[in-house]
Amino acid sequence: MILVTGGAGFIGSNFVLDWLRQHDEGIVNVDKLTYAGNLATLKSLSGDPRHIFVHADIGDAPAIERVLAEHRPRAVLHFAAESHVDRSIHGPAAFVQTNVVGTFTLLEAVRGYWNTLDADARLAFRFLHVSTDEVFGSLNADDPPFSETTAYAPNSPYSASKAGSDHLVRAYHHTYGLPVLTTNCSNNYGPHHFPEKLIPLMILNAIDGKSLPVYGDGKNVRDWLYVSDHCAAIRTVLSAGRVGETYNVGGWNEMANLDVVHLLCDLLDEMKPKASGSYRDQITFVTDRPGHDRRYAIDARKIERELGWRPAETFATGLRKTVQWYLDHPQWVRDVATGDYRKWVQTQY
Ligand code: NAD
Ligand code: TDX
Repeated sequence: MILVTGGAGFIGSNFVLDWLRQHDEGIVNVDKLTYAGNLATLKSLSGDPRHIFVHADIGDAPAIERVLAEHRPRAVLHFAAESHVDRSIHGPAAFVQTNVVGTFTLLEAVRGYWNTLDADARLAFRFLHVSTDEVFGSLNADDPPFSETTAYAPNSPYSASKAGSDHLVRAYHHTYGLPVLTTNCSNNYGPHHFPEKLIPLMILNAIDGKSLPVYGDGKNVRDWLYVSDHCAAIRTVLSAGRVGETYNVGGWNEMANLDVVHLLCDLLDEMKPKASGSYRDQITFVTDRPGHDRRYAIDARKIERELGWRPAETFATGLRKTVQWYLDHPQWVRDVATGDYRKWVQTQY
């Protein structure tokens, strides 16, 4: 049994579904179901005894201690977080609470549980912390990409809170010997992505005939990775990563935001043509995000060299799959837009 936190969110739900397609080993999925947690995404697992859902906050120590004692996982994979940079600018408190205090509370509970294991189980145990490239700050156009030894320089309340959690995870290894692994990944995209983030927001606004709001000059650069490639990287690090190490995960796919939006418009023009004109006509430039990091880029050579992981998707194939997924799931989109997916949650208890 493995324990996943945040398994009802974007990356966590993709991870849970991919894992259960490939493994018999079960998952206990601990999620608070914030606005970003959507159990309807995991509907296909209804009645599957390998998936146990626990509605709990990682900051609730007694609840987490109970889950650990009852299910005795061999590993904890920590996805749960407040994840949206814009929200962290308007309301940083929840980010400190979940990402810093919540991760600390989880680590304490895991440390207590880990100490109850026998020597072999303690050695085999893993705590895998899922983090972001944003902890490294912003790059200039000619800087080399972030490596595992790049100094931390977080710029938003989100990235600062993730940096805090990374440091706590590191400290629990150095101080207490907890067998931890950390991954720092670039921007993900793919199915189940909440439509507050660039790619799903642009797809859904485009087909709704709304404007496509590009921040600033649209030249900020992100490094994009298809979500199932990130999930594969996490499985690889879990099974073969060296304890105490961090691994950067990225797709070698840097692109300016405006170019991403153009690609999406062009795909939609082909896959769901408008009666007249192009989706590009809906692009509008809006006020920039405060403190907007200019460029992220990941040097993924360590995980490639040491663990043999490589992304399977190119941006072209991954983006096409993503657009197709949103076109094929209008009910999911409607439920997310109206908040109706919460009704599904109520039927679960
Ligand atoms: P998300 O916002 O889509 O999902 C977060 C999930 O965590 C939700 O299901 C939510 O209900 C749950 N959650 C939030 N607070 C909780 C709490 N206190 N207790 C229990 N559950 C809680 O996020 P995501 O995009 O899937 O990101 C998952 C992880 O990956 C995060 O740690 C994020 O920092 C990291 N990450 C994300 C990206 C990306 O591009 N999305 C890239 C690199 C790293
Ligand atoms: O409407 C928009 N217009 C726009 O120009 C939105 C929502 C975003 N943007 C820009 C801001 C960023 O430069 O697009 C880029 C991507 O924005 P987001 O999708 O909000 O992602 P980002 O801020 O880069 O952070 C994401 O990647 C790293 C995730 O949300 C984080 O959780 C992850 O750690």
